[in-house]
Amino acid sequence: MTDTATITTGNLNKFEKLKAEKDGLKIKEEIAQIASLGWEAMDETDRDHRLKWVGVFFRPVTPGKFMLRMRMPNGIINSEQMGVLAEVVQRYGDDGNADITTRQNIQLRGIRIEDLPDIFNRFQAVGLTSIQSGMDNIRNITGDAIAGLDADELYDTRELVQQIQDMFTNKGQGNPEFSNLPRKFNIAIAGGRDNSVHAEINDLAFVPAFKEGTGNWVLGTGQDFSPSPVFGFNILVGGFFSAKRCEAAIPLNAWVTPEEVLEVCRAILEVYRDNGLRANRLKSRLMWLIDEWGIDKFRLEVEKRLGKSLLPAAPKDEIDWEKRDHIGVYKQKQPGLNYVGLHIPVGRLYAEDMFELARLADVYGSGEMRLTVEQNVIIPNIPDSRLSTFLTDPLLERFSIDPGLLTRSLVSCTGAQFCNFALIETKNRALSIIQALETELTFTRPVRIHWTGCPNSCGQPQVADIGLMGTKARKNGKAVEGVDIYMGGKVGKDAHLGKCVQKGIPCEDLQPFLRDLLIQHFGAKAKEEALVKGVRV
Ligand code: SRM
Ligand code: SF4
Repeated sequence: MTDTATITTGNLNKFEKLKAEKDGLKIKEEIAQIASLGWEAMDETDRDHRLKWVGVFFRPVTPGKFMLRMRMPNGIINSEQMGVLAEVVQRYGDDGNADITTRQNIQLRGIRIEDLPDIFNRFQAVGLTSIQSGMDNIRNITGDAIAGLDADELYDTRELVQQIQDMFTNKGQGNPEFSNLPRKFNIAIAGGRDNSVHAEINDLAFVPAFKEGTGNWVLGTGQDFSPSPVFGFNILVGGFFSAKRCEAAIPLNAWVTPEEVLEVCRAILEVYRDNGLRANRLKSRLMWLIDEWGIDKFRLEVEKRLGKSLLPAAPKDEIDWEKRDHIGVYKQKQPGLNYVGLHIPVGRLYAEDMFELARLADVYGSGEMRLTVEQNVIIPNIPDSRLSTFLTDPLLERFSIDPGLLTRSLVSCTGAQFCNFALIETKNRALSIIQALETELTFTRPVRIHWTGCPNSCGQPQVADIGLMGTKARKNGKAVEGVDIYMGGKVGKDAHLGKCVQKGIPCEDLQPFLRDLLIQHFGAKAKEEALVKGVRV
C-alpha cells in the first residue's frame, strides 16, 4: 500500500478501508490464482470479504466449504440453468445442497475454492451470474413471481428487473460504478395488486399506481393529453431490517412511468453511493441518509441527478389485495395453460431435487421455473392436457401442492447450520415444531410463521403473523437457545411490520407456547376438540 493510500484510508472503518484499498470487483480477475492457492493460503481479507463481490462467502462454520449466492432476476430460472446448479452442487459441492432465499434467489453450499474457475465457466455458458450479490452491493432484485402469467397483473415486471440488473452489473460482467455502496441495497418491483415482493421492506420499491391524465403531462416524452388514467409506479424508499433498527419504506412522493424506472433507479443509487453515511456501518443503510437530510432534500438530490423534476405520487397505489402464496394449481392468462406452485420445505434443495425440478419443468411445462420470496418454486406453462399426469408425479409427494396450513407458509433463514451470526438452529427446528403442531391442531387458514436465527432478520420475522427471532434465553439458571416472538406483521394490502411481543422463550418450551398462541389468536383447535364439534381433521 502506498503512503497516499494510508493517508486517505486512515480514518475509515475496516470495511471502507478494504474497499478503498482495492475495489471488490478486482477479485474477479484473481480467481484463477486464488483457486490454485487454495483457501488456507489466500489473503484473509480477500477470503472473508472481497470474494463476496463474486458471490462467494467464506463460512466459518464449515471452513473450506464456501457458499455461493447467485442472482436470479425476478426469481426466474430455466431447466438448463437449474441443471447446471444441480451439477455444481453434485460434482463440486462437498456434501453440498442449495437453498432458495427470501429474495427469490438460490445459494449453493459446500463449494471448494479450487473449483471456482470451472464453476464460473459453466455459469457463463448458460447465462447465470453471481456477480455483486454480497457485501456493499445491490441484492437480487425481486419482481412478481407470476409476472406474465397472471390475468390480473397490472404490469409484467420481468424486463424492468432484468434491465436494472444489467445496468448495475454491466450485464453480469461487473460494474465498478456500483460496486462500492455505503452498504447493501435492496430493490423490488411489484406488478400485481398483492404486493408479492414485500415492497415495504426494500430500500427502493416501485408499486403500481395510476395517474389521472392531466392534459399537460407526458408519457415517455412528456406529452399526454389523454383524460384516462396512465399506468406507472409510486416510489417507496428506505425500508430495511438490521440488528439495530427496522423500518418500513416511506413514500418519496414521486410517480414514474415504467420507461422512467431505470433512470430513476440509477439516480437514486448514485445519490446513495455518493452521499450515504459511511462512518458507522450500523447507520449506513439508505434510511439513515433520509433521516439526516429529510425526504424533501433527498427527493431534490434525486431530481438533480435526473436532470428533471419528478411528478408527485399518485394519490393511491393499486395494492388492494391480500397476498397470494401461489401454492397449488392456477389458470394462467394464456388460455389452456396453468402454473403450479410447489411447496419446498424451508427452501432446502439437494442436487437430485434440482435435477427433478428441471425435469418436471421440461416434461410438463416450458422448461421455466419461478422462485418465490417464501422460498418455494412455481412451474409455469403446463397445458391442461398434461396437468393431470403432472399432478401424479412422485416429486409432488416431496414438494406438495397442498401442504398443511402451517407448513404452507413457513419461512426460515439459514441459521446455525451454516451461518456464524446465528444464535440458534432454525430450518430443521422450524420443520419439526411445525409438523408437531400440525399433528396436534386443526386450522381454518394458513398462519405465516417466519424464523430468523439472529436480529439481522434475513427470515423477515417482522412480516409474519408469528415471527421467531433467535436469541439467548435462560432456563433454570442456564443459558439456552431461545426466541423473541414478533406478531402483527401484515403483508399484501395495508402491509405493516409486526412488533416484538415477548422476549426470550427457550426453544425447548416453544412448541406448547406456539400451540397456545395459535389457539388464542389464530382460531386453531386441538384435534380432539375439533372432532367433538364435527370438524374433519
Ligand atoms: Fe441476510 C447477512 C443470509 C435475506 C438482512 N444474510 C447475511 C449473511 C450473508 C451473513 C453471513 O455472512 O453469514 C447470511 C448468509 C448465511 C448463509 O450462509 O446462508 C444471510 N439473507 C440471507 C438469506 C440466505 C436468508 C435466507 O435463508 O433466505 C437471504 C439471502 C437473500 C439473497 O438472495 O440475497 C437473506 N438478509 C435478507 C433479508 C430479507 C430481504 O432482503 O428481504 C434481510 C432483511 C432486509 C434488509 O436487508 O433490509 C437481510 N442479512 C441481513 C443483514 C442486516 C443488514 C443490515 O443493514 O444490518 C445482514 C448482516 C450484514 O449485512 O451485515 C445479513
Ligand atoms: Fe444468519 Fe442471522 Fe441472517 Fe439467519 S438472520 S441467515 S442467522 S445472519
